[in-house]
Amino acid sequence: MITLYSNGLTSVWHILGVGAIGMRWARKLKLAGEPVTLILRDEAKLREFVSAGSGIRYLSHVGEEFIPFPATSLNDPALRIENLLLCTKSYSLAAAYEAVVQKVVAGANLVLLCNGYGVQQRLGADASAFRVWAASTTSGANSAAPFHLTLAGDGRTELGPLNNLAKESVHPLLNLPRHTKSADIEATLWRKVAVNACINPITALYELKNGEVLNHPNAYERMESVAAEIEELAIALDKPLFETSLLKVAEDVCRTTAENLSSMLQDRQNRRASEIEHITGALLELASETNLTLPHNRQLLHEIRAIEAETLSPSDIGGK
Ligand code: KPL
Repeated sequence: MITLYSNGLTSVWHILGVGAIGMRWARKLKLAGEPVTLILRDEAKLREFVSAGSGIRYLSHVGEEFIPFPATSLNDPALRIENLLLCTKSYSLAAAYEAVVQKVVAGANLVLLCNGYGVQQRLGADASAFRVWAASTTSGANSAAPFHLTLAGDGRTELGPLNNLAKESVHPLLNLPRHTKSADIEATLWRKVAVNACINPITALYELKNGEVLNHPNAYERMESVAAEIEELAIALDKPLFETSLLKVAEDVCRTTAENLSSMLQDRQNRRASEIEHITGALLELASETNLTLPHNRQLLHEIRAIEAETLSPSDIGGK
């Protein structure tokens, strides 16, 4: 059912970036009764979607379900967007925004659901004609094939405004389960990148499920060192992390998403560029303002880069 809100926007959501997170949110929105349309990159991807039955196959411990979705492509001249969920990789966010912006009505909600730190804030500042929000989630999902998703443990999602127009508006998506307002979205994104820097490179390097890190002595020891360095960085930058230690929080996330393959491990397995530059790389960039060198984090960055140099074609490195 299409609802018209007091801000003049309808409840129709478009999703750009139909990877694991995009597919997961398509289902969440559909289950909440919101109309969803997927935006696919081009006609070839649209044909692939139609051949897959024009829907997404979801697998979970309770079985398999197929959910049909309307879909269109970025080339659709009639495409007009009022609510957009951008579920791209952090390194594709700016290009995805440029590709879609002409189709977005002034005042539309743009929710950025990606990992990393810095890209979201930059887009929030640039896209001042729209209500720009960031969402940060501990939910994960594994996609082994296009339009197929294995649902792993559901986490929590926090949302907050990134620009002035959003700050004056009603938060979108709070009708979805386990979605809450972030008291301070900048702090939420900071905490999320810290957790991702502890889990993602290590799971990708050792090819472990999130939960397996806790029982792998070498991987766990490295997570300890990485977390300790990020704690020091947080103090140096005066950007507090958690009330408990970062290591403890990272351990909890590993436990609640134990069956998950982290997004970086999935990138490695699918020979895609990872978000290492926007996660560990972003922390190293912040560290350059201090006298900290974060050697354990730096070492992980080099190791992931080395894997990418072996598995990706040169044009894929750094993403597109
Ligand atoms: O955000 C994640 C990711 O994989 O990118 C976590 C929280 C680690 C869940 O897998």
